[in-house]
Amino acid sequence: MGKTSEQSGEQGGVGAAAIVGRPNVGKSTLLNTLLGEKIAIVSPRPQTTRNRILGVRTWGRNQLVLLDTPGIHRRRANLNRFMVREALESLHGVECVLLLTEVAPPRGEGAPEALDPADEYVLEQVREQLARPDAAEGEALARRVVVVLNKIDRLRDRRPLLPLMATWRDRGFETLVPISALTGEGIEPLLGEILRRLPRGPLLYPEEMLTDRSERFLVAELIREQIFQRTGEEVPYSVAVEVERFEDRRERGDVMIDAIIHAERDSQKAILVGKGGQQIKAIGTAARAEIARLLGCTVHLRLTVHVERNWTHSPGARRKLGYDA
Ligand SMILES: Nc1nc2c(ncn2[C@@H]2O[C@H](COP(=O)(O)OP(=O)(O)O)[C@@H](O)[C@H]2O)c(=O)[nH]1
Ligand SMILES: [Mg+2]
Repeated sequence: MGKTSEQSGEQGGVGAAAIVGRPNVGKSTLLNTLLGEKIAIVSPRPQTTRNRILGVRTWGRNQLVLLDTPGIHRRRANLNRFMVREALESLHGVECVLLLTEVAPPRGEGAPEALDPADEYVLEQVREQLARPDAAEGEALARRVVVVLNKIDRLRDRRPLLPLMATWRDRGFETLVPISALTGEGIEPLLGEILRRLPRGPLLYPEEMLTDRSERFLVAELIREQIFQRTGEEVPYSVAVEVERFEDRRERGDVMIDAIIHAERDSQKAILVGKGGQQIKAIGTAARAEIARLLGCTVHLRLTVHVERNWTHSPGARRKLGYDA
């Protein structure tokens, strides 16, 4: 390991950036790409991410603390209220806000370049948060915010980017970075823009640290990711995963994990288990492979489906399952 910045007397850029935006624009994918490791789960469906997740990237004397957040959206009942609050609270105490949006798949020529109403809503919420009395006084919103236009790999012709960028500029945002979180295009320029906004200072976290989340948490998330990817309708939104046993036997080469999948109704349990147990088996096989990659060893995974009736509607049950609102 290299010398720490304190030992060498020189300091790099050190600080935090929050990734915010409407659901499904690729926030978690961007976190993983910026870190070069998968710590946040991803799915084609909105509202996959439920908690703030902190990731740390250290290179040279620079250290960037990144916060992945749930999507900001209007629905504010039950679990959603907790999720949106997690996202908005992440805006406090960060030096940089990555306001993530996605380029729309090509529309008709000359289509008006209004902002998506869901982005308008995010913008309104972000402005409100950053203007709160406890937020840094008089700090220019536009200077802290980098607008990130994701999914440019979907555009064969890049020309439609220009009017979209002009729309954001009209709103007072000067720094716009088109990227593809999926292919990595634009990630280096984005990192440069973030770094320019970070103050100089000593490292905040040990240089080998990747996340503040426990392995137990990440394991539960990887199971939840497979449920998001493999079941439809309301099922993934009604599920919480609890790791009951995490027996670390890495010295012997493996880890034993027992986890409970909490569903809200018997019908959901039936879907999760599937005919002859096929669905739960598929979820377990795929999750086990992901967990093995994360932990770097053999994983024995046992999944059980349990009905915790209407847990998303019960504050007590939500708290118990880790969504304290
Ligand atoms: N084509 C394309 N898809 C992406 C990109 N980034 C994310 N996605 C996809 O968008 C969906 C939502 O991604 P996710 O990271 O879960 O979004 P989040 O809800 O904002 O965290 C997933 O299917 C991702 O694979 C990208 O740069 N290009
Ligand atoms: Mg996410």
